[in-house]
Amino acid sequence: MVKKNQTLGEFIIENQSEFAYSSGELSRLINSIRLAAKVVNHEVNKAGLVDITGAVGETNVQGEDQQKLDVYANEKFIQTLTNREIVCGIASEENDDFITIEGCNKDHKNKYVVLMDPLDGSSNIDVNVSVGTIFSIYRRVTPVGTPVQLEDFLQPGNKQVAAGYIVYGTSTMLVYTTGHGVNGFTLNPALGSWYLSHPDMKYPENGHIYSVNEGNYVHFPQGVKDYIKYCQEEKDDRPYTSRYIGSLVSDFHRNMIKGGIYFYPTSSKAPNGKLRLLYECNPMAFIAEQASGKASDGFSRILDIEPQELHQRVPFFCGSRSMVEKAEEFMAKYK
Ligand code: P6P
Repeated sequence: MVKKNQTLGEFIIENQSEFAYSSGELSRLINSIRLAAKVVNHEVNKAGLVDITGAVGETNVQGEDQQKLDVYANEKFIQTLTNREIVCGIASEENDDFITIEGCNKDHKNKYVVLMDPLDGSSNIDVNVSVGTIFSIYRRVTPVGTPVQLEDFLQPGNKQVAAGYIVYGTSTMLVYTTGHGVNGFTLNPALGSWYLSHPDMKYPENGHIYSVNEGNYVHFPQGVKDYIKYCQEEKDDRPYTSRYIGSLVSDFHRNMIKGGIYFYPTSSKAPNGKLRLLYECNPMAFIAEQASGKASDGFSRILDIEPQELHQRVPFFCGSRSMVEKAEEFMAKYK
């Protein structure tokens, strides 16, 4: 049941039955994410005013400069998820290894694990460009009540029970799926409430936007070069429009609303691409497919990839189904 402008709380209660396996725990988990999102949003919106932007002087497991807001967002989501005693373990882009929530070692019945990129695109903070949080939720595979294991996190994306993102943009939105379509909620910061502003989000039938860092053109494989030239040639409904913000959540969100493709392919500089499978590509792929789009590594479905390690990278093509399929055609020529 979808009623535009109902609050997120009302929506969760009305659609409780959709949450597979849940006895209200998944609902409480989504509720804890929305609380953390409000707290992080408050800090992101005043980043320029207080000394929490700029690199904290350390680098994360990706070897990327860790922005202070990265650290702040990571801590807030971990703290909020831990306090609700629903989650058994958390994996984050900002942490080398996964975190076990202590309660799991006792008699807690926590059965979900969360993987997240707490602040994706954080290098954009200092230049006031929108950033996002991405999360992916699985039911653990090891016995409830025992310590969580790496295998609880290394599950293929087709096992996700929920996935979503928060985009801290001109307005702050929470967009998520539990496998029954995609719904977008906009935060009213004055009231601290989220309102269903984008019910049942779907990619338009056709897309005319392509999003890729063309500065890497010389490093791309020939199939990607040919696809980019296809997007640029004057024929049929082309040339397409090039739009690339450098923030996955923002590029993805725009393309899902307007129609388009985002791709971060393999290149001679990044043989496996840049994006991480578990907490960037899988959640975005789940959302894309639920919105009638498609997500692949250029050859096969992202959600069917069997993960090998926590921070593994994969090439990523995601967006309007017809555009992803055309890109795959060009890639297949050089397989
Ligand atoms: P590049 C941000 O660091 C990110 O992970 C995505 O949000 C974004 O789309 C991409 O990397 C940008 O990478 O190499 O084009 O600057």
